[in-house]
Amino acid sequence: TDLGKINVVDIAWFTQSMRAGRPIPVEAQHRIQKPSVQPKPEAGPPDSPWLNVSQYACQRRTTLNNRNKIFTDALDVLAENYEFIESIGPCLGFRRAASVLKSLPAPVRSIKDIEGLPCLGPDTMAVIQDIFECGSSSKVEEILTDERYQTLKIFTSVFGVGPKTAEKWYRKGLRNLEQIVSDSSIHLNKMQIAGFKYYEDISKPVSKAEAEAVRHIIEEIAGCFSPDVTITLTGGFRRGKEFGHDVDFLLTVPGPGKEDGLLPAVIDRLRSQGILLYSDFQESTFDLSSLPCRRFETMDHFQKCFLIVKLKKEQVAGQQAEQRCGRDWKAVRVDLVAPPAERYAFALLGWSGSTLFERDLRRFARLERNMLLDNHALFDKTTNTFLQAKTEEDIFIHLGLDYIEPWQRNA
Ligand code: DCT
Ligand code: MG
Repeated sequence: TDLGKINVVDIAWFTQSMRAGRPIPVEAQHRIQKPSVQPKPEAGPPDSPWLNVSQYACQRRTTLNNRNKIFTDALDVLAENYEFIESIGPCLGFRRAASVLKSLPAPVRSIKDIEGLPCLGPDTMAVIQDIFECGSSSKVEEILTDERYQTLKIFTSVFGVGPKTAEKWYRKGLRNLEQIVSDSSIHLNKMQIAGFKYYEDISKPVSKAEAEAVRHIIEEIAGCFSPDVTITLTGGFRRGKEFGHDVDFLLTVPGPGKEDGLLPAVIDRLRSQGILLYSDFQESTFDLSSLPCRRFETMDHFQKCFLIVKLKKEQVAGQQAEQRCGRDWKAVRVDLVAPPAERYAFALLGWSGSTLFERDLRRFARLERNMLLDNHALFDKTTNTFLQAKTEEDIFIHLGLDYIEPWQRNA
């Protein structure tokens, strides 16, 4: 064989696939048999990690340094548009495709670069091709200027408003937030009332400095309940994000049942300090005997609360004086979760996100390991046992996965 004519990258990919027991797509077999004479673009060196990108987000390291934003932004618009019509399958398909591209260590230079990557279906490929050829995707541009998309985007940006409610309002002919609040036939629930009341503040991103300021407040208050309480910043901030839509904390107290009453005490204290603007407390319904859950649950059973708190601007480090003029506070969305101490590792892993990373951890556990994972526990169906974990690392070990740092979970 004239090896000079065979694409080195193809061979490397082929042999790695053989070793990994991965089926070789017909199209790729064809490629290997008929040596390609086309030169490979610079993007992927022969030993490029692009060659063994996993279909599971929990086997990819995805930092915030996204080199393919032009593609992933487009795909996320498509995903969001499907989310609005609650079309879960296509929505997830585009989210997965975007996530694969987010994990790549370099920009995609041509369609050929991404051939053979997992989760990139024909619709995704067409969008990427469009962007290469025209600089943008006509399909995405169409959605962005679509009145329905624009309206649902605004409506769902209100705390407490999901796709169903947004769609209902849209069908009534309503097109902006002013029309919603002045329509007497619309009955808003408690969450939505707060969502509209503090819209100006909570629709703005929360900065890391603001998140730290909230931590100080919660730390001080929770310390009065028990000096042993630990507070961990989770969610996007734990993954290294500079901004978020809210601040997520995990609170734990060592010892069985010691967290009982913690969040109600924190809420009372916030109220008496005059900084509680909204609270929705959910009592724990956690019961190990009813575990494991068999599906990807959007909500766990731990004691938790969804809050809006008043954050004084003077409490935020580095806040410029000029930014402080006018109102001296900002409303901030805060989520607190208080799992039992022995469930801490599972809760931490679950609340650190990203959502797609969590979804794929569970999918990987189920399909590749015959195990069930959620925010409470890991259950091995083969041996019918719960696997114990004190740290996130323990859970990755049980799953036979390389440890992925929180800042690499931005899938
Ligand atoms: N999560 C969960 N169960 C829920 C809600 C969230 O396990 N009922 C997980 C998934 C992500 C993480 O907790 C935090 O949720 P968000 O705050 O919605 O996401 P985020 O990644 O922190 O995003 P943002 O930075 O916008 O707050
Ligand atoms: Mg968050």
